[in-house]
Amino acid sequence: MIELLSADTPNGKKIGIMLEEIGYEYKVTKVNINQDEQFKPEFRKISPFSKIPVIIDHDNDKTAIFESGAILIYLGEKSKKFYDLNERLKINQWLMAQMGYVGPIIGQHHQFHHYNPGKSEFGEQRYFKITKSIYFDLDERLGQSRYLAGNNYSIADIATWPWIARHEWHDVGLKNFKNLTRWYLEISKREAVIKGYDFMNREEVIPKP
Ligand SMILES: N[C@@H](CCC(=O)N[C@@H](CS)C(=O)NCC(=O)O)C(=O)O
Repeated sequence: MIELLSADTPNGKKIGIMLEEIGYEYKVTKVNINQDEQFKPEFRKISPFSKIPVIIDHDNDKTAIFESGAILIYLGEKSKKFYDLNERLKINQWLMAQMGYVGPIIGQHHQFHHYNPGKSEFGEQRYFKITKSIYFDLDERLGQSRYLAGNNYSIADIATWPWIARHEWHDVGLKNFKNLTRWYLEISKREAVIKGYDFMNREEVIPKP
């Protein structure tokens, strides 16, 4: 059994979706990041930067893993699903781009544009602009390739999709990006994605473009 210690955010949803996709038995332990539960000493033992998500693999000596990209790789290797070793080089590139660029930039856009509008014009403009260019870049890629890393759905898509699922907060206009919308809708229809998106059982529905 896998224990998922998480909150209901795009990084948390990645792992809910992956666990549904591979059909593993799992239980969710909620970490309320609005009430600073991530800073509790027992959580910091398994998450040195005090961040969700973390998993504990109770079938593997209670191994704890932090960082959503590392968790996806672990689960992909363990299940032999969505992380085809022959495609590993491509999958890793798109996964690392999500971890190092797409997520952190869109995360800042959420902070300035959605949560704190009016506090910093510079911050709002900067992250709006880069978020738009991320939409352009992803759209271009998905015009050449069915999925981010090639012909097959992979952990790179699972890592990126929950960030685009916050498109209503972005005000970029997902509909205007034909290839990105095609990819977004195709993934939105997967049963595991519908369930994993709502891994906290809050009856959350995936937002339409
Ligand atoms: N690179 C990390 C980022 C994790 C992250 O930023 N988690 C946020 C929620 S999405 C968090 O735990 N925030 C609590 C805090 O910063 O205090 C990953 O992908 O796992």
